[in-house]
Amino acid sequence: MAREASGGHVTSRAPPRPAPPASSAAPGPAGGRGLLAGRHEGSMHAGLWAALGPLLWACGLALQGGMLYPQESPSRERKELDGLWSFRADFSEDRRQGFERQWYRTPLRESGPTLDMPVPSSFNDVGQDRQLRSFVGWVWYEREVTLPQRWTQDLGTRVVLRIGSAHYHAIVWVNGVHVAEHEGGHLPFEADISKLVQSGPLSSCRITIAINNTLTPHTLPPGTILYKTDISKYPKGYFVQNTNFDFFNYAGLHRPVLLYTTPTTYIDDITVTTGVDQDTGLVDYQVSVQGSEYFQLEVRLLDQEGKVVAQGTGGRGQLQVPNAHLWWPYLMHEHPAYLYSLEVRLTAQTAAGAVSDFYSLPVGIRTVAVTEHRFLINGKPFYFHGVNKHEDADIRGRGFDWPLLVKDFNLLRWLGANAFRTSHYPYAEEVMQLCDRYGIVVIDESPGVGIVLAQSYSNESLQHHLQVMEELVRRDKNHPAVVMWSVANEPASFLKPAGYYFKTLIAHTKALDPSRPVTFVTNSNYEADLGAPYVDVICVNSYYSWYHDYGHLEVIQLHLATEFENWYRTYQKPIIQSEYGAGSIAGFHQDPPLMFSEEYQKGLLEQYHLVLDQKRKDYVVGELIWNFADFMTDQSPQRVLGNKKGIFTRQRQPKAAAFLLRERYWKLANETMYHLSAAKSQCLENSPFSF
Ligand code: GCB
Repeated sequence: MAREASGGHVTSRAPPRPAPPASSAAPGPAGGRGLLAGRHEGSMHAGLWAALGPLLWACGLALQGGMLYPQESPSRERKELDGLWSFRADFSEDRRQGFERQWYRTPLRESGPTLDMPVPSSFNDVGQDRQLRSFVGWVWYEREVTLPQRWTQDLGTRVVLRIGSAHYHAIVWVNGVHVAEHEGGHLPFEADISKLVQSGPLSSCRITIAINNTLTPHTLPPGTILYKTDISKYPKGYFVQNTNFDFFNYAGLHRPVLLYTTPTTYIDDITVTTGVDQDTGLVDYQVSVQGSEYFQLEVRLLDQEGKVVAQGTGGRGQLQVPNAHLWWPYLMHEHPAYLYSLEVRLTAQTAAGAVSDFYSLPVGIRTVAVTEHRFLINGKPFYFHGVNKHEDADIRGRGFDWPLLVKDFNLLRWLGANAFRTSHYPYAEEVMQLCDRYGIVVIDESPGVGIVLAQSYSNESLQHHLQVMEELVRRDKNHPAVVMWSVANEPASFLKPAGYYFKTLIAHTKALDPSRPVTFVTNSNYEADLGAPYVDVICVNSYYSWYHDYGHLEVIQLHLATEFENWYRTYQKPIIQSEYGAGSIAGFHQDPPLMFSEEYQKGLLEQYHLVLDQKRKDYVVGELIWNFADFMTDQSPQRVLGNKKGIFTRQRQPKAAAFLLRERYWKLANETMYHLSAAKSQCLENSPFSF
């Protein structure tokens, strides 16, 4: 519901002072429902929950409200607001001028000078201003939109403003009226603005978005503001933002902003989970409706030829698809990534007459399960051979860009990669859609990166993290490509509160989605890690001969083999080498290899591969190189215009390591390919009694 902006509560955040020391006492349960108990406290046999997923769904935590991707349909329209917006960074000392002078009340150009700012894009790298590049605090975006007449006059139309991602804390006004506020980049949020745009003879509206990129110990990722108060060395009020993660804190409107419509009685959410029984695909669906209690729902599942293969009625049910085409990962099957369409049709009786709404959801039928030493997709061992990425490119920063996206997917397929992790935050919805379409398997990671301060384990932090997992699961739950959630990267999981924190967080994520395994990515010692007992798959990062024993490629094999053995002996869970790599500057050559040469990067990978080849026979189920491409970081003596561990440059040109990995990934793919006959075989893991 729209309400008048006060601005008061907002201004106190800008710029935040370092937070007072927070209690690190373990918070009370916040959603972990103890559903999944078992081996190593809290970790039920992963195969069992995967099999029972659809059954457990009803026991899972219900998410409030949907976040369906806005699509056009006979009942829905879209209007994209990409392009040039007016922009101003609030350089006032306390960054509060915009709120004090109410910049949202009138067109931004009336309160001072503005810049042209492209959307979507980070604001940091498009200009020539050093201060804007590293700006911390509130920035203001504004855009006037002309609205179709029907949207402003037809009271049966619901008009929604959707922001794909605004980093980090955003406040939104339409025509000066506060309509939304959201904390956290990387995930979408919406505001129903129907009443505002339908309240008078308007043909346009003015959208103002204030965004603050300040990170605190309780944001995800966390950060701190350090005030430098020695006035003999620093100007008055001088502060810097410190973070514990290795990428530039790009900010702005990173993803598409758009308006879309639905009827006032509408399909609010759809949840699909799938299973397989012999040759029959099982599609469990649940549809929620807003706006009326008197409605009918029809669902039809269409194959790729447009033939209806199953249908049902009502808000929940199971569709059965005889001789189903399963969704297989790229290179695992000769027909990977098969997608059906679930067409949902709502008809409702309203005072104004009959209303219909349509939504079409891509559905891949597949199962995911974890045993003591394997990761199974459709009952077959799946080996992750892929990459870690970043949303990062020249000029646009973290801004969504179709050409870049298509290039990256072409490179992934060229490489023979079948998977990536969304290190270290959720990626754009359009990325997830391409993963579904190309069969690229995803470990979907939250922005829980850099959780190393004791304050970041406080109740306030945990509550926010639980909320972020809810938003992530709500957005990505229906993507067949997503096979596992990662709640964090390299937290200080050896700190005392980490045990309770990760137990709660993982239990909550499983309660939200009982159909997928959950992990976090660790670099802690296997004996000290207090979160590892709760994960389904051990994901370990290591940088042997890079950050440790640098220059000594000869120690890698022993180090790595010992590490794997220690983890497996302790937990008997499958292991993924979730990061490994070396920096190289494209064009630097040195033989014998020296650090930062292309030869050293290659040589380091080769040593890892020798051990991975031994251990993948036993319990290692994947390897993800750090990193797909070079990317921007904060400036530091360790970084040369960013992190150079890419196997491609930031401009997506291959280094020598890319050719090495390409050869390896295609070899791995040939070893793990399943043929049609195998695909039709029974998916044993679908039965809770199969292990
Ligand atoms: C890591 C982090 C990643 C860094 C990488 C590196 O362990 O997870 O964010 O970029 O190491 O290159 O240091």
